[in-house]
Amino acid sequence: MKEKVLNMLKENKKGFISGQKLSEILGVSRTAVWKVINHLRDEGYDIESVSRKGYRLKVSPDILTQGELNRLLNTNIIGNKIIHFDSIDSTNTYAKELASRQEKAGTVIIAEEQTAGKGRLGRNWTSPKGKGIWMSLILKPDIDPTDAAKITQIGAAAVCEAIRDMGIEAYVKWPNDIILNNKKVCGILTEMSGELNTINYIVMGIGINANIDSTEFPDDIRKIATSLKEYHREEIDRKHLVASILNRFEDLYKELIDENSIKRSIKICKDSSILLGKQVRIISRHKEELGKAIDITENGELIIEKENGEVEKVISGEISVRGINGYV
Ligand code: BTX
Repeated sequence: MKEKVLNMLKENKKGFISGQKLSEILGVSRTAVWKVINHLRDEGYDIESVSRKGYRLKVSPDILTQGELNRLLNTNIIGNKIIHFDSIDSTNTYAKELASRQEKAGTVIIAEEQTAGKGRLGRNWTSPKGKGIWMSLILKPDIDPTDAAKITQIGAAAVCEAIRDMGIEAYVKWPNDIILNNKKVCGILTEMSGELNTINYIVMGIGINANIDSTEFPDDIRKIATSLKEYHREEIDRKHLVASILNRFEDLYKELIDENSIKRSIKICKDSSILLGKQVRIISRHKEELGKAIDITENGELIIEKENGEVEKVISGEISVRGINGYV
């Protein structure tokens, strides 16, 4: 009912809508309407109430709830259900719990703050309150488990394109980072549960530093981390960015599901790649090697030309790639 009241208030932003009218349309008592209005006020909605006129929505809060995102989404599956937390340990951890309990594919978990945000390989991800986009998508694709890494490439393409669409020159650092000014502005963590031949579920977590000031980053990551606000010099509209990413993601994800291809995502990742043509250091579990990143295949593998001239395909998740100079 909260969603419905909110929608009606949003549709009537210029005028008042009476408690009587709301109660008639929704088929509930005026007291029930009043309770919902108070609930919305608790969430930060500034709702004016004038006797004999009714209610009017003055300002919506900067929160990433279903009620705020619905109107901006044009997806069929992704974001059909959005579960929003003010604070949580990790959206990925929660999404995995839900996914293992039969939660439908397409559900998105978003938090204003993560107290134990996760990066890859047990690393942590700083996720301050209301300053970023910390979200996880639950996916259940009928694909081979060995193709799961493709989801990260689709996510990177969707995020990079959505950021570029805002006039911000973002780059993809294969396979899971988005880079601005040679610093990390977004990281993607894809986790999977499956058997040898089947995927039970995939959770793709996206962390984007939207409105974090550089002084707000912990000392140890200040040199390698940046935010969209820092680059853009003004606050970013988080709602539009989330919707733009989810809309793009669904479109690109459909290509994988319908045609078993990620060609379009790879084109975006290649066109905006920060690595191609550069010397890179490949760090695997047992060794470090130097080489030149020369291509990304249609399946999302990075092609490296080693110093001895050998050419090698690298699958995401196997190694880390660092630039020779500086972070990227
Ligand atoms: P990663 O392992 O590539 O990057 C983690 C490293 O990045 C850390 O060790 C640290 O050096 C640096 N770092 C930590 N926080 C930040 C930050 N806010 N901005 C830039 N650099 C940072 C990348 O892992 C994958 C991150 C995924 C995060 C999302 S948020 C929603 C979802 N839930 C969750 O717990 N994780 C994902």
